[in-house]
Amino acid sequence: MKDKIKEIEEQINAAVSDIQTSKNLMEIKMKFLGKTGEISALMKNMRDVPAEERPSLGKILNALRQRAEERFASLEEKIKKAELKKRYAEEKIDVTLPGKDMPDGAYHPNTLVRQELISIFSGMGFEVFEGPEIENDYYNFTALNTPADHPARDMQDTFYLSPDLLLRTQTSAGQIRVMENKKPPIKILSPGKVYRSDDDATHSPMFSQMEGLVVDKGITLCDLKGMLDEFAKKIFGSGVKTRLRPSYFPFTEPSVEVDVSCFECGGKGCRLCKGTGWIEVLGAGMVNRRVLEGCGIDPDVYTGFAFGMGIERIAMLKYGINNMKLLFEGDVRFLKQFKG
Ligand code: 2NM
Repeated sequence: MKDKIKEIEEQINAAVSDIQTSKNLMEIKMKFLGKTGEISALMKNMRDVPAEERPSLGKILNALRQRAEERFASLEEKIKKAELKKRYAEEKIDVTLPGKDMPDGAYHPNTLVRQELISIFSGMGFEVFEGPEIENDYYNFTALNTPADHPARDMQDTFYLSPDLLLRTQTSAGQIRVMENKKPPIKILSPGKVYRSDDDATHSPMFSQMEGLVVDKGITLCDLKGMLDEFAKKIFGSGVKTRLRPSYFPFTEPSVEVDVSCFECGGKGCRLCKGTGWIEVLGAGMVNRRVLEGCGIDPDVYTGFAFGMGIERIAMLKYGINNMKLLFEGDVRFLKQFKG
């Protein structure tokens, strides 16, 4: 037994000098001091030792255990300190280093124009309403007085998802839902993406629209003209005038095309206005009584005006962009020029 104790003490001494990490230390510590460790085993063997030898052997054994515990404890402290020091050294950051340059982003011209339009019309009391991009035939066409044989319904112009479902060709589809569900007065602005099977320098199969709708008792074309004058001055500058030309949309009667006097040349004629002094910016009109009726609004009591414009077109005019493709390509060299 005494030999065994001595042997274990030597084993501990040998093991301790090899220990490098705290994980290693725990393993060795368990091997000797754990419940099923070497010293516990010796303690158990005490039962087989003759009674007269037990007290002295017990003392030696207890002393061994105490020495072992102390050695492990002091070693543990040393290793933990060393490990912490190493970790601090590894994780050290130099807070005096200069920061990494994070160049400012820029808003897309569409975003800038959309935000500006929303701000101008909000100031006039319009509320923003966004409808779904996938519509059915009824909301996109029938409710907007676009009969089945109207050219706007051609497969050529509209992306169909099924015989009844399609990608909306105008945001007014969503405005029908508002007229169905809310009694006048109605004053809403509908920004959003629309889809048409068109693709050239001034047309894209997906583009963004902003449509406005006002319905109440006694709304006239004069209200429309007055509001458009105000709008044109805010977005193109206080010097511009507007003019209305007769046009046609199935959902408005009468329908108009709205021009603003050229903000580039003041109306004398230049490249931007192609020498005419005027620039076409939007379409509008008085909401067709059949559209109101279809939504459950009595056209003998209420009237309304509506207007719609292409956001890309306004952005191109405002920023002098000559090709619509630039607005869809996402070229950073182009986009970073538009700091809001
Ligand atoms: C335009 C031109 C003229 C329009 C009509 C409606 C509605 F829902 F009231 F019928 N919303 N927007 C409208 C009228 C849109 O875009 C060129």
